[in-house]
Amino acid sequence: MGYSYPPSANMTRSAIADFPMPITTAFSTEIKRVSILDEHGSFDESLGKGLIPDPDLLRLYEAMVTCRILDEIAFRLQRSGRMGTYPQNMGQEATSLGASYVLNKDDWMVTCYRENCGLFWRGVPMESILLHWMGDERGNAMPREHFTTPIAVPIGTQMLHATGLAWAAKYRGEKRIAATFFGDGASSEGDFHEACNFAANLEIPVVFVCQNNFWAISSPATVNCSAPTVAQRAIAYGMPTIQVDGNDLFAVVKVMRDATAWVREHGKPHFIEMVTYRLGDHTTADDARRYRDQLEVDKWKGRDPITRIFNYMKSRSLWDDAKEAALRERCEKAANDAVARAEGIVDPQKNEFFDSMYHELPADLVLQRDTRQTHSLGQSESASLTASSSH
Ligand SMILES: Cc1ncc(C[n+]2csc(CCOP(=O)(O)OP(=O)(O)O)c2C)c(N)n1
Ligand SMILES: [Mg+2]
Repeated sequence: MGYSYPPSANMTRSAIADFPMPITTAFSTEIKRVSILDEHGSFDESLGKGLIPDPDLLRLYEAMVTCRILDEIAFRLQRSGRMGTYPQNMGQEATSLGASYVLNKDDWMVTCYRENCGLFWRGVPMESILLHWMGDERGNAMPREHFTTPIAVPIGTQMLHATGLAWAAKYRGEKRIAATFFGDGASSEGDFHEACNFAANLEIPVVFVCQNNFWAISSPATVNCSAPTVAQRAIAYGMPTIQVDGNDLFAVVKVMRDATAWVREHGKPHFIEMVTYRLGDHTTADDARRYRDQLEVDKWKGRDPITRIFNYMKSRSLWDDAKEAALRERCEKAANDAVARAEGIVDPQKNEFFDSMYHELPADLVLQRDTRQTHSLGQSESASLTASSSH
């Protein structure tokens, strides 16, 4: 049992005698888990009916298929030397998409690097994400009207950014909230705990969305979190928390809707653990076959969020093979057009980076810009070398 009784050995005898109170329960809780449409096609009408209107479901399905196709294309771009690296989203499309579907357009959506589907739903152009992974800074210039931040590769930073953004919104009396996305591995970073602690204690309206895909590159989630759920970490911060089947778009929408409503009403944070799985490698720089059991991957392929909606729509006669073929053609064209736009972007002018560094450019940099030479640097370097060698 996890209580500390009898009192520790270094307590004095009289202190033990003064410890007459019975053992009571200071706090107890349970973690709820929500699932509406499972991989066998079973649908919980009581929770799911009317949750996503059919026309929206068709659009959401198209968004997931487009994202999956873009993943496949990006993988080939990287393999043929046309992209630096790329983290596939394959298998995790429903988490960010369901959340993005629920968020207001002017709420902050503060992501890491595996939330393409949700970002595209918000209107972030596909080429922005491609440009980022092609190493073009312009892929990080998120249009202001999308209320998103650039892709965050340093693990954990974005949770603090989201907390700050939501705090600023609350301070200014704005209605917007923030939702931030991170992995199971990130929930072991100090930044995660600082963000949760700060948000809970200062009552900041943030939804913390952990996408537990069971792996942090080659580290299994059990190494990062020894508790049975990631969701329970939020209890330590006094936050409401819940677990959801993250491959079930309906359940994600339901849980996100309840959580955002709660956050808006109370102005405090809420935690959601979305249980999912990355079907691909961590990034194109990884080969997951070296550390993952193929049987595990196959099991999760059977829980694919896209197949689940496909089967559901077919079972309700909303969908058929002809519609599927037409949709795939449309999605492929949209993804290929985005690649063409990303690859066709005009190279920046060489002087442009001088323009954004200073309000007023110092004279030595004016010289560098105008001559495209670094004599000013060279001069000061050789001057300081001379100075140090004379001592
Ligand atoms: C601060 C920091 N440490 C280490 C890394 C290297 N790194 C990149 S992704 C990753 C694993 C992240 O795992 P998780 O949070 O579960 O996200 P997932 O990739 O599974 O979505 C690590 C350790 C990094 N990018 N930043
Ligand atoms: Mg992970």
